[in-house]
Amino acid sequence: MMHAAKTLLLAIDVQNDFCPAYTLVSGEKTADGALAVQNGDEVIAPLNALAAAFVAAGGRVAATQDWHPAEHVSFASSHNGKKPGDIIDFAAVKGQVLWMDHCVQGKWGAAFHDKLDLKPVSLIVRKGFRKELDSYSAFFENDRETPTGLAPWIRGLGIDTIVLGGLATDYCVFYSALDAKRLGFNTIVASDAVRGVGYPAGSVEKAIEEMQAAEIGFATSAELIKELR
Ligand code: VGL
Ligand code: ZN
Repeated sequence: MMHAAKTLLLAIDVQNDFCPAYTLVSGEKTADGALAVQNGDEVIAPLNALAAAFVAAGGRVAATQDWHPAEHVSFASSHNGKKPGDIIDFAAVKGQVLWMDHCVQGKWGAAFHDKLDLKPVSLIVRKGFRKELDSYSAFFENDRETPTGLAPWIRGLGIDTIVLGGLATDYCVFYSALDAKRLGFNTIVASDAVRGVGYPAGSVEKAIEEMQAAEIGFATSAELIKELR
């Protein structure tokens, strides 16, 4: 059971680079985002509905924004002879996937999708802004110990339940949900408000299994909205 005033909706990385094309920029249709997640923009309608319901019920809404400097360590282009999809180990991070350049600070790809309603959002957490360290989770960077500052903000508000949606199911949503649970919050994924990358093959299914094994809940946005009333 959720107590609305103690509940946070956390919208993960609903940014142009993770969405397929649709946006009109100076009258022209753009290309897909650099790391477009299949049907990624379908998370927006349920997230907007959830955000409105959360705020109406006295809850909070926060959003994360992947925010990389140029030549970020997670970009294949930053490593000689590497291509997107290669997986490498660093001292602090094992199994870092190398991506296309994406979500570069201040660029169009890093901006929130313009259909995402930001009015209900009271905190935006930027992550992955250190050149040498990536960050999937909203709570800790990929060394699993450098904090983003989100957890103390949430605790300071007396929040005990976190509902997550956004992109991508198998990366930033996955690591954020696991950390939320590990930090002791009641954690629920809005099942119709997430979409996955699906690389390496089977990663979405694996992420969902691991979240379920960690006792993270799953509910549809309609079910969650009903519970908030
Ligand atoms: C993400 C890959 C690289 C995500 C961010 O938001 O899931 N995935 N950076
Ligand atoms: Zn990234």
